Amino acid sequence: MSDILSWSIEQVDPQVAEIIRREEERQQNTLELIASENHVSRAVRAAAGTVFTNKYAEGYPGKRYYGGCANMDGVEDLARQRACQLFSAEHANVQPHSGASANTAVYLACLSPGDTILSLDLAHGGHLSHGLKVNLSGHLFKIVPYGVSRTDERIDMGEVRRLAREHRPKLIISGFSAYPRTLDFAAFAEIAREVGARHMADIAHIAGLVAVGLQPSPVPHADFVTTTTHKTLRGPRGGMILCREADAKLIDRWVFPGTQGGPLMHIITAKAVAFAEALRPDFRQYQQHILENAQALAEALQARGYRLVSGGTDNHLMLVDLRAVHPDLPGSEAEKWLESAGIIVNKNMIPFDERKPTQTSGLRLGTPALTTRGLRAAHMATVADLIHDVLGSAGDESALRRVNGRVREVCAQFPLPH
Ligand code: DSN
Repeated sequence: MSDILSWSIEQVDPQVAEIIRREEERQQNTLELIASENHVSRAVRAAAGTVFTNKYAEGYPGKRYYGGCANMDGVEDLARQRACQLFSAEHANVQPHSGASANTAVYLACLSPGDTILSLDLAHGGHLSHGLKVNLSGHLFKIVPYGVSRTDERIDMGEVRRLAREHRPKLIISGFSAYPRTLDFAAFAEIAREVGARHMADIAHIAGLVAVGLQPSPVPHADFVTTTTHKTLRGPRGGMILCREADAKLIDRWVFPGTQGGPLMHIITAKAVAFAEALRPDFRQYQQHILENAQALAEALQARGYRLVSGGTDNHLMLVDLRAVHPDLPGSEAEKWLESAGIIVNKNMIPFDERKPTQTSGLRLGTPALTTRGLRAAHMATVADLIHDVLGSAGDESALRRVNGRVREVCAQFPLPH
C-alpha cells in the first residue's frame, strides 16, 4: 500500500490543511448570523467523514445497481425511517444532494416544460430555485410570482388565490428563503385544490422548527415537502423530499435516475445521525431557544431604532430595514463592515426595495448558529449592541477593530461544540 494513503491532510496537502485551519479559526472567532447556516455536532461531522464516501449505491435500499450495498441499505433505511418519524411523513427520499436538487426533482415529477408555477417573488423572500430566470426553474417553466402586501409586508392569501384563479398554475409553492412570518400551509393547499394544482412546501429554513412542532407542519397539507438538512435541522449539507406513499415511486424515480446519479452515502449517513439527534427531547429545547433568541434580538434591534420587515418575526430570522437608522448605508456595505468586525450576515432585499439586489436596503439575520454555540435570549442585547456599533461606525477601521475585540470575547465565552 502506498504510504500516502495513510498520511494526514497536513502531510499530503499543507496548503489545504492551512485553509481548513483558518476556516476552523474563522468559525470559532466570528458570530454567525446567516439564517441558513449552523454548526453541526461532532457526531454529524464524523459521520460525514466515514468510509461511506467510498461507495457507489445507485438505486434504493434492496434495489441497487452495484454489489456490496448491505450497509448502504442499512444506513439509508435508518435515515428514511427517522425522517418519516420526525415529520410524520409517509415517505422520505434522503438522496437529494441539496434543496435545489430536491425542488428540481419535484418539478420534473409533476410538470412539463412550459407549465406554470406560482411562487413567492425572490425580491419578497422567495428562493432562486422557485423561479429565478437563470435557474432551471425559471428557464423551463412559466413563473407567476406572488408577493407580500405593501401594508403589512405579509403574504396576502387573497392575492395568492386571485393569481391562482387567473393563471391556473400546475404547481403552487409555499416556502421561502427570507420571510419572517408563519405560513398558512392549509390555505395554500386549499387554493391548490381549487385550481387543480399540486402543492410543494419548501421548508428548508424552518425544518427544525417544524420537526418539533414550533412551526406548523405542511406534511398533512402539501403533496411534496422539500427541505435542506443543514439549516435549523442542523444536519449535514444536503436535501430531502417528503411525500405521500402514492407519490413515492414518482419522486424516487425523479431523484434517481431522473436528476441524480450515485447518492452521497457519507452524507446520507450523516443525515441519519442528525435525524437521531433531532428525535431527542433536547432538540426541541434547542429549537425553542432559537425562537426565544430571535424574539430577543428583534426586540433589541427595534429598541435601537431599526425597522424590521413586517414588524418582527415568528421564526428564526428577521429582515432589518437599515433605512430607518442609516438611510445612506446599503446592505452590501453593512455586510462588509460587520464581517470586518467578526459578525457574519448577508445583505438582503427588503420588499419593494429601491436598491439593486447587489446593494439592497436590508440585512437578513438568523439565530440558529448562535443558539447552537450556547447564546441565550439574555445575550441578544449584546449582539444587537455589537451590530449597532458597527453600523454606526461609518466603516472606521479602529472602531471595527474595537468591536471585533468584543466579538472575540463573546466567541471565547461560547466555544463551538468541537
Ligand atoms: N442560500 C440559502 C439561504 O441562505 O436561504 C438558500 O439556498
